[in-house]
Amino acid sequence: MPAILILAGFEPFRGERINPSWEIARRLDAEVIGGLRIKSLRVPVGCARAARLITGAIARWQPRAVIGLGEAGGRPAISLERIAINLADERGALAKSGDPGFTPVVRGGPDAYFSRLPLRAIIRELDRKDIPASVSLTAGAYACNALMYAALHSLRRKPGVPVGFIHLPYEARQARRHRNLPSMALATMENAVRIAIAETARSIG
Ligand code: PCA
Repeated sequence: MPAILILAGFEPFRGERINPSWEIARRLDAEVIGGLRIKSLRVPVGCARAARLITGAIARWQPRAVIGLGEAGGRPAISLERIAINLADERGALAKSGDPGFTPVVRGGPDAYFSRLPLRAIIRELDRKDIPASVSLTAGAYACNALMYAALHSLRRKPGVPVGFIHLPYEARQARRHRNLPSMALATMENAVRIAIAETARSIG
């Protein structure tokens, strides 16, 4: 039995009909890439719910790697997240409201965790394939950050398990509803995710 890689993707939110992250996660479900069998996980858009779901899935499947995918509408490129913070903005509105309230993803957890994906190798491969991508210094404080943080926290005592998060732009049809915002074709994003998985598998050896 090949080892498992959990590939999480989110449900559509904020009035969108699709979320590219789930579209891609579900396309790759049950495939084996670089010796890892992909187990896709559909995640509801809420900090506490996302954190609970990924924590339970990790306990159940004992994965060899975990990659979360999410939509970051408006970003022009694939974003490899470098940092997850222990801050849960349950309605995704803190930044706009200016509310200094603080709810942690995990009570008593450290302030932040760093991605454990081979970011440099992934960027190099994406560059080689001419897929726009960059490393991002914030996954925000909403459900995507909560999922990344909770996954890294769950696996804090297994440092050999790569864990990280990738934000995706709007898919081309979604972008029509958001005039002038950047987008990327689903097929290109799928390619990028395949590359990230292959490089992650390679980093395990
Ligand atoms: N993006 C949001 C939540 C779900 C998603 O796909 C985020 O960046 O937190």
